[in-house]
Amino acid sequence: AYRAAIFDLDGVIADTARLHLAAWQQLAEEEGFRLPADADERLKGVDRMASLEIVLEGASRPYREDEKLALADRKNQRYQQLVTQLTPADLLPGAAQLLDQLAEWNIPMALASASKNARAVIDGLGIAHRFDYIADAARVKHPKPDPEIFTLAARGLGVEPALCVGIEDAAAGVTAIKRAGMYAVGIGDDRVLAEADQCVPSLADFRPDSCFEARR
Ligand code: G16
Ligand code: MG
Repeated sequence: AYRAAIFDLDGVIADTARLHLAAWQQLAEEEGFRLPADADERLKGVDRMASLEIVLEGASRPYREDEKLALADRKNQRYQQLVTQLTPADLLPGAAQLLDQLAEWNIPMALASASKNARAVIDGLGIAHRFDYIADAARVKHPKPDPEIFTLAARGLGVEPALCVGIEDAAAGVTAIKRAGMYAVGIGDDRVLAEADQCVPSLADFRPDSCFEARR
């Protein structure tokens, strides 16, 4: 059995992808352009500045570096405003039950989110007390699919990567988990997440006893 669980946040535990998208949409409207049609899928798990580059594909003029930083900052202000409205009702199906079960089994848990707002999100969702370690996205130099954030989370928990299970909804995230040498659970479409060791449509379909057992 595995010894620790490392979770992605957006799209796995929290229904926040729609909030990121709404914040980007608001920005695009203010600037007078449209988001690329496939923006929702492409923004999954992608950090803020890389997300901005995707969003700006629809822009009608090029933006300077300093303007880009200001745009990313404005999007973040909009997003943070939306995050203040999060409640436990915004947990994705199966998330609360799984976190409860793993806590009962004494399985250490960490968060490996690309979001610099992860702490505010889990506070709003009422699940901050479940995590023994939160990998700080601001400290991570190489974004997913690089394994850095998952490796950092394992180190934070003090558990060898080979004994960790990573749980992700983005293809780049699953790749990051595999490169970290962990067991990967994919949440979503198994054609998109083909690299995962196990893929389920939602966290509600994941059987914790397929990877973990109670510890004392
Ligand atoms: C999340 C989202 C991305 C978002 C990124 C950075 O990643 O899926 O869409 O752009 O965080 O968020 P922030 O602008 O709050 O730092 P993950 O890794 O939790 O899926
Ligand atoms: Mg995600």
